[in-house]
Amino acid sequence: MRSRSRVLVADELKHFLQFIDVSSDVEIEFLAADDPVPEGDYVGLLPLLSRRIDEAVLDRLPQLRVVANYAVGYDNLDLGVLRARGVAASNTPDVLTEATADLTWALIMAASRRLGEAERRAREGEWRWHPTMLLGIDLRGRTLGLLGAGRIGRAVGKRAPPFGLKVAYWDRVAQPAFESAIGARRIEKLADLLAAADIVSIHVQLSSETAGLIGAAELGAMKDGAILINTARGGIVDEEALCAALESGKLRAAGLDVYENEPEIRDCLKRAPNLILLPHIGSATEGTRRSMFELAWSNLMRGIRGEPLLTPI
Ligand code: 8YV
Repeated sequence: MRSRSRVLVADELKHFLQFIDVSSDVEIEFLAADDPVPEGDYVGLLPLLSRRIDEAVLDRLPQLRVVANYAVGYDNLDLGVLRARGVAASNTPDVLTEATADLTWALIMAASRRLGEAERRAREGEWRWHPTMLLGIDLRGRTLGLLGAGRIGRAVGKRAPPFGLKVAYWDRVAQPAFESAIGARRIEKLADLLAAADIVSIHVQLSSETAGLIGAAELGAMKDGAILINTARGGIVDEEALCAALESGKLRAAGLDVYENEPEIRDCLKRAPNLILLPHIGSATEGTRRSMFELAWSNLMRGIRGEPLLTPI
């Protein structure tokens, strides 16, 4: 009898198994969030972003052929070690682009119109209508500055024209089709983009080059009263510097879906009234999370069979 291929799948993904056919030659074991990766002859691993996949993990999985990350970001993977050991890796691009762009816009609207403060006041019953109550800003005529014009950055930019926002972007790679589609303008220096934008939205990957990219100096280079949005990775922004910029009024408001040390959110962020905080829900729609699983599963199956991955990293 041929032995079955053993794969490890993050426990939190059980729900999505109903959407796929599991071949009879594959044996799934679930990996609980707090449990270490067990030693064994597993050939595939389908982890969440919260699990770091490094040398220590790979030492326990000598037969591993593929890591199919359940996320588009892959800062949790030590790619150098994976490559050195001949383990393939994949992520889940495209399927979450639109959902994440929508959520980014939810934060842009919420921050510019003070929805966090407004919602709290309404719930607490602490309001009496007044013409200067909770005034936000008009978007029309302002500039949205995209830090990164990859798939998600461009999808965010494409939603801007109906709101009357101009779009500028900073990216190593020029995006001529994006520029001509919506009249976006490429700005080569980060400091120039920060100085030009009324709303800065972050869409770069977290890497050694982008960790701490937005610190006190960069926040200082932004326009007075600008807004910062981050749906990429918390580690790109210096959170203490952001707290200070919000407290001093340098920034009017900010919207965050991601944090440096998830699921913890530092106290100064929680205290800031002009900050919208979300618990990393950028891709959290039923359809998107299902599509992410289907894609990750297809990659896992291809990887264990030695076939080309659909979305290799
Ligand atoms: C996911 C994300 O919600 O894909 C990513 O990189 O940050 C989010 O879309 C999350 O990572 C799921 O593991």
